[in-house]
Amino acid sequence: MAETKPRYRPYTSPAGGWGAAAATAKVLLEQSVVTKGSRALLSMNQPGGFKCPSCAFPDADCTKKLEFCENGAKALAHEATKFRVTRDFFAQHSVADLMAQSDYWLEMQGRLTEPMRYDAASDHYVPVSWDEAFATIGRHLSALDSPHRAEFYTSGRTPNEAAFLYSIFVREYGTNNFPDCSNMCHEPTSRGLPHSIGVGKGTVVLEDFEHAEAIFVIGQNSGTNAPRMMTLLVEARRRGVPIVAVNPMPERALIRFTEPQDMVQMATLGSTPIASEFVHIKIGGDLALLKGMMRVLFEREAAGETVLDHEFLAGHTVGVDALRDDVMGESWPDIVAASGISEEQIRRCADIYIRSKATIICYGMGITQHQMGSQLVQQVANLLLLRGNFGKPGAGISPIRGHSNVQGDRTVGIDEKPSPAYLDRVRDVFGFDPPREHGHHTVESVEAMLAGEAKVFIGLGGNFVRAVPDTERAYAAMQGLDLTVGIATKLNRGHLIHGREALILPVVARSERIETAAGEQFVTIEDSMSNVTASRGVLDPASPHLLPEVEIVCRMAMATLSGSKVDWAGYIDDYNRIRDRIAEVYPTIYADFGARIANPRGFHLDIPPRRRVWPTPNGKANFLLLPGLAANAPVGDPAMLRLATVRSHDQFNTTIYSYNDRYRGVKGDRMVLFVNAEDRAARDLEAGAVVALETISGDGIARRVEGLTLIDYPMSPGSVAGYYPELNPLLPLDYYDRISGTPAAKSIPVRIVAAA
Ligand SMILES: Nc1nc2c(c(=O)[nH]1)N[C@H]1C(S)=C(S)[C@@H](COP(=O)(O)OP(=O)(O)OC[C@H]3O[C@@H](n4cnc5c(=O)[nH]c(N)nc54)[C@H](O)[C@@H]3O)O[C@H]1N2
Ligand SMILES: Nc1nc2c(c(=O)[nH]1)N[C@H]1C(S)=C(S)[C@@H](COP(=O)(O)OP(=O)(O)OC[C@H]3O[C@@H](n4cnc5c(=O)[nH]c(N)nc54)[C@H](O)[C@@H]3O)O[C@H]1N2
Ligand SMILES: [Mo]
Repeated sequence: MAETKPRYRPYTSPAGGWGAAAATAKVLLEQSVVTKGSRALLSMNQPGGFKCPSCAFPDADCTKKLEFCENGAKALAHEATKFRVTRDFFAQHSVADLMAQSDYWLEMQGRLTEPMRYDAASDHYVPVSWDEAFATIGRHLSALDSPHRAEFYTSGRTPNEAAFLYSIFVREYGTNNFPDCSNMCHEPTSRGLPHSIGVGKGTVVLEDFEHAEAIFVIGQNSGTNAPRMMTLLVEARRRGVPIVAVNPMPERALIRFTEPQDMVQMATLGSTPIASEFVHIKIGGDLALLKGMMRVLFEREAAGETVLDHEFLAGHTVGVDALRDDVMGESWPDIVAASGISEEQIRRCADIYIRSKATIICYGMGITQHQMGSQLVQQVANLLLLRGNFGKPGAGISPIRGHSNVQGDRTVGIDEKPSPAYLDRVRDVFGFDPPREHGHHTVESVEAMLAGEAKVFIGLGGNFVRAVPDTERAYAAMQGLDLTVGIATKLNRGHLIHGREALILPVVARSERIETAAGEQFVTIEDSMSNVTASRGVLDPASPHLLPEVEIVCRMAMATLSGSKVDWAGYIDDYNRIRDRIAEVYPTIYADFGARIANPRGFHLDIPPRRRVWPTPNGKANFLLLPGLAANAPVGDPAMLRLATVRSHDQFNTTIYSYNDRYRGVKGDRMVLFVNAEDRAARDLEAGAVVALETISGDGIARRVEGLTLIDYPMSPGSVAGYYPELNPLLPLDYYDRISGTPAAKSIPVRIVAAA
């Protein structure tokens, strides 16, 4: 299945640099869009242009320079590809044939071109008119005996306008079943952080990186998943700012990086060391590390030093005494054992933190995807609060979000547990009574399908079956449905694992122009740092038969809701009208949306903790407790390893760009297991051996993935890693953070077994 003969060889050069430039040229060539793609790249993240469809990291001040990002270029090249999936393609390939193909092959077939419906008699997708497609959706949804039998998924590339209308449509229909990609991603931030500081978002903006005196990057692979962040890290290092990287894998870009924007560095083959301190944490060891650092702070205070921000603690926080008791109750030997980090290094990290008058902590999936993910996020907030690292320049918490608009989708209503205040606003603005009972998050939606309760699945973007845990069960769940609908740019496995009836509805992509009867429209996007900006596509749509997501949502609503209170037809053509409604539903943060979005740089949504205002019930920032040192339930099996499922450098979530993972030295293979030589040798295995992995779980379900090649890799002891989504069959559906619903995809208990 691989494109080249597999090769595994340690990568010793800096990340970025010419390798990144070459990879960009290569992907534009592969997708046959060198001219078109290069031209479009000039409009990406520029005023008047479109927002990068890849990650949610904000773009730097657009007046400064044209930013270069290898993985943004890959996302664009694959979107702007010259390849097309046409009705002839579907006539040639039955669904069974397509199922035999890899995810990579499916992706490489190109852009979807017209709406299709599944024909069971022939096992082929066949063309369907848009009218007929919407009528099918309306018929199914209207026939359900309860609206709670439908699941409405959203993936985070959906722009604000479409997501907002979708949330209104689904609520008027009568349910809050909003599984979304955020439920698998930064939901611990959205659910955990509000209890601490009153908002479920980051508090940092780009300028803060210029004022920070220390930066921690915990459980996040910046060079691959938020490459534009590297520019900030390089600049910080040049100013002598210490950077602490905490990761079970020594990710190359966090060690040494060549800045592709830096002509001198490029020309001289120079590079910048990134992490001044690399903390080789055990998977799930972050809780112990954070507590260890906090313990150092409390110890030094007890010894007479002043290392806490007492004025801030007294004026703004509640609960520091209980935190002190909790942290001081953990012994150093336990902290060292649980984190895998020496007391000496933890003290060094604490010292870096204490010396800094303004600290930023960035984190990613290495923090959120654990059973205690939400509470881990709260411990990150605790550490920051102790030294008043909120509401001052250069300081704060910085969750690095995933999809380009995942944060925006949540802000404008994609929420299975909406607040009563928000529901009242919806009622007042639109004149219908939205349902009050909470709906399903992603895991609950799969459970409802497995139980036979759910009957209809609509996916606004994304690749649900490949993204969710327990692949085999997820497939069975989807196949039990009456109707599955995939609203998408590209063919993916989610269209092949379908219900009794199925539709594929192709959309205009981010980089493409949206023309309506009212003229050219733009959409809006909220990045990871709460900046809202306009996005205007510049390319011609991949096919004349595509519809914008906004129109698809409106027409689904019109086909489903008879006697609707909402003027759906009025929103299809004029997106300003949608923004006016957003401003009415969110009068504080989105006041004057229409006027403010006219600024080419967009605007920043208010984050009260930046002003040391805490929208919590008690009006304070709260120290919250997570007793013990374990971020996941202990497993009493001596052969157990903790598996992190991670992204390669050449994928965007379930979209596989190639079988290579340059910075981890892997070429031509994704069925690999990164393991350290000692853990391997202790199991009497050779490097390069092909093995199977089994999940250790108490639910009686056997989970196994075959055919994994062992790669010696400097993993922390007891920690192994492999690729998502190939290893999702190992992730049990009910292995998730109970507060946020986020699957613990970074800490699956597994054992290595002989290949079958
Ligand atoms: N090019 C590209 N960009 C992307 C994406 C993509 O697939 N490709 N996906 C987007 C999305 S949706 C998201 S959410 C983000 C994801 O971006 P990241 O958060 O970087 O996600 P991952 O690659 O899954 O894993 C992050 C890191 O966590 C580390 N890790 C694993 N377990 C632990 C642990 O217990 N503790 C610590 N401290 N670290 C741990 C892994 O070694 C890895 O380096 O990226 C977004 N951007
Ligand atoms: N084991 C494991 N599982 C994980 C993770 C992990 O780290 N480990 N990470 C989780 C995370 S963080 C996330 S965010 C989820 C991702 O889950 P999803 O968001 O569901 O998955 P994607 O792979 O991003 O979706 C890709 C598909 O989106 C469609 N698409 C692309 N652009 C557009 C567009 O502009 N409009 C529309 N309508 N469709 C478009 C294309 O058809 C493409 O095939 O996966 C989660 N699953
Ligand atoms: Mo994500």
